[in-house]
Amino acid sequence: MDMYKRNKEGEVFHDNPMYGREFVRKETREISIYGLDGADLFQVTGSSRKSIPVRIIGGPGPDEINDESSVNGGRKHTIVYDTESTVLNLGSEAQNNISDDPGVNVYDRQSFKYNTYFPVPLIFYSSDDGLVGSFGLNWTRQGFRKEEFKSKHDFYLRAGTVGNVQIGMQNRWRTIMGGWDVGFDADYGHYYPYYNYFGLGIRRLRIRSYLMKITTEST
Ligand SMILES: [Ca+2]
Repeated sequence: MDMYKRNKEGEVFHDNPMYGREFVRKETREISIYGLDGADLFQVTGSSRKSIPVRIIGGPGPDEINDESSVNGGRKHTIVYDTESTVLNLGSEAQNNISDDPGVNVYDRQSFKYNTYFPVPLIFYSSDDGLVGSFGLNWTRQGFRKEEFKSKHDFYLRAGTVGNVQIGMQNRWRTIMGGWDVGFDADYGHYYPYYNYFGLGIRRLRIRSYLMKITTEST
């Protein structure tokens, strides 16, 4: 990636780059280039078998975005964000996210978040379940402009002294269908009368599928 200064007439000073760096696919998962204010010209060139996805966010000002790149495979690797007035010359590799939504050019320097994993060990007791030990793993994936997270996946295994054993998973994907989250929960094993965690959520379309084996204790 190289960055050059331009003057008001649009002349580019190639002799004197302001920034230059080679990004390696093993180290860099995604590149976001923000033009911010002013008239920016973006040129994406080259062809490759594999590539790092590049997001271009033109920002305010009369921008121009050109993409002549090509990468093997169906996924688009140049993702373009700007307003309707931007001049576009996009090839087959570009995904056009031009929009009149004022949020399209928003720049938040702290928006990037890493994916996280954390284990959730838990012990609880109830008269129905006995003493129950539970181990879970919560996995949160982050994505570009996905509020809070892109997807969440929880896996758990629990076993109680009454003999209950249960494994399960809960999955939720952020705003993939017209602003709605989609998720599904599944578990397999014995039923826990006391402990039923269904997760938190607002505006949630839930598809719950259960494979459940219920063993009835003689009472
Ligand atoms: Ca701009």
